[in-house]
Amino acid sequence: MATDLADVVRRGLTDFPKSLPPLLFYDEEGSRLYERITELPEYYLTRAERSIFVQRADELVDRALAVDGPGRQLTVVELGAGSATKTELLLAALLRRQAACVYVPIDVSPAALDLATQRLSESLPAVRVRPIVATHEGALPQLARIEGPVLAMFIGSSIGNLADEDATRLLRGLRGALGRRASLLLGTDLKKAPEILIPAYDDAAGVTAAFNKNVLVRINRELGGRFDLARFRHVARWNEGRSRIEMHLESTDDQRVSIEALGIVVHFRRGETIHTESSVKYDLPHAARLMEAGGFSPPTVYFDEERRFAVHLAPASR
Ligand code: AVI
Repeated sequence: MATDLADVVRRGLTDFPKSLPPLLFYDEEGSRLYERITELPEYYLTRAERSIFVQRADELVDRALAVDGPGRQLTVVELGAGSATKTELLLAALLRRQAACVYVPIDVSPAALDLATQRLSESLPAVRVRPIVATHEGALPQLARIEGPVLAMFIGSSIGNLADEDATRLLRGLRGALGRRASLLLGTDLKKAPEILIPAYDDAAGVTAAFNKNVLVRINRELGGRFDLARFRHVARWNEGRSRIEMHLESTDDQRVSIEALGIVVHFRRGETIHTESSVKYDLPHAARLMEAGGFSPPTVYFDEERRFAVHLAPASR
């Protein structure tokens, strides 16, 4: 990651406007902070999606199994699997219908995959876990070698961290690798009032602020950066035109920050920001358009009780 990190940081901080990609959040501390975010009272996404799995896992699995007709074992693939706690509900439902199954979690973090493998080996020993340490795109050639029907999961509204063009490219890649035997289970957060969305990304306990600022901590540690965290402010903004929450780090002063390993000094004006993440909030036509552009049929959609979140399930289009 070292040279990748250097390239990515150099590009983002010398660009205008300044930005850093959200992938940089997830070092060990960032992954720990993200797990805490998922438990915050304001961050409803994880609980809402989980409640859909709790209530509808059997139905989801039946629908996924129906795609290929009876008799063949379904393999479950998950992009950005993390700790796989929600997926466990689905795998348990699948094991009520077939004696064993293969689960292929994909993540850039070997630590997260180890944890998921360990947990599943205890809770669901009939699941054979075949982890892939890779980016989503990097895993596609290996996915193409899987035989039989596959349920590909991309949950947690992770798709919302991608621009539509990138999301479409990824879904197409997935569809291309898995072919007609694939179905896609996609979790998306839904568009709603900014009064609910903003606190979800700017919580009272300051965990999301720490998660955002951890990017600067990481640059200080790994690239000899001299960011003073007290001179940057976490900001969560609702961008109505693009239907997305944006996270930024705003400079509270005019300042210069040197980054030793890059041999650069970055200038900030007071109020200038580094854009660190976008999190798109969808309506149903928007999500369906993405799935269709990615090579999947019109989805069946499942909601939580408060209709805050949606899980879409669709077979590959013919
Ligand atoms: C991982 N991803 C879907 C989260 C989101 O909601 O966009 C990351 C996150 N950023 C701030 N809070 C959570």
